[in-house]
Amino acid sequence: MPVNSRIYLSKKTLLKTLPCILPPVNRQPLPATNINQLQRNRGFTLIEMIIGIVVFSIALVMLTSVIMPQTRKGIDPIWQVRAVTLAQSVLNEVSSKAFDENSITNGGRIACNDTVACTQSNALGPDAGESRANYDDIDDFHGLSLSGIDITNTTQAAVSSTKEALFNGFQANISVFYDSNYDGINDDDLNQDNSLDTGTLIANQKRIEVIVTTPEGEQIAFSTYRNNF
Ligand SMILES: [Ca+2]
Ligand SMILES: [Ca+2]
Ligand SMILES: [Ca+2]
Ligand SMILES: [Ca+2]
Repeated sequence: MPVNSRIYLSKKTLLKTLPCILPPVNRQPLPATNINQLQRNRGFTLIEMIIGIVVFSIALVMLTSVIMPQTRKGIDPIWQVRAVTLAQSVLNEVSSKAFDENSITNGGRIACNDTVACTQSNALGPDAGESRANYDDIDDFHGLSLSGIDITNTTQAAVSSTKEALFNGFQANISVFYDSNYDGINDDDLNQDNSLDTGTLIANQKRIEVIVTTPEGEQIAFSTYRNNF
């Protein structure tokens, strides 16, 4: 037979011969451990990822809804203490003034309503030419609103060395009115519609009220009384 001659096998013969030439194919099923390994390595489907994100979001919302109110409650007492400090400072400043503009006369202080009538209810507030630096009676402060850096004492000095840090976000609103029966209701606004009933009422007791609003929006009322003597 020539060296470069070729051998031709029929298809049937080839199929019979191949198993003898090639090594036998292992057709045994994969062990269970290998299947688990494959399942672990196959990653996540899109649906699994979406479900995971939804569950995580729900857990986050539940967590923040529990923690945030607790954090806020922890801050409230600090603001309440500062509100008391602010109100006390304002009340001290207001209370140090005379009962009424007409209480002040040349040669000393005398009570109004003795010789000169006290200020009518519709005239309570700063008198002509007065600003906070020279308020001289308690109702001059009526309608005054203090906030931020305006929270100073009557000499325009800071209430504390770090006033802006202490009272940042706070507001103090002051009102002064006649309340001779000490019920907290303006004697000249019995229907409490914030409109004076007569405008001409005069009494011998004034209520000084300071409403402090904390940065959280909580309003705390403080008050004291001054009698005409
Ligand atoms: Ca005055
Ligand atoms: Ca006045
Ligand atoms: Ca009253
Ligand atoms: Ca009224």
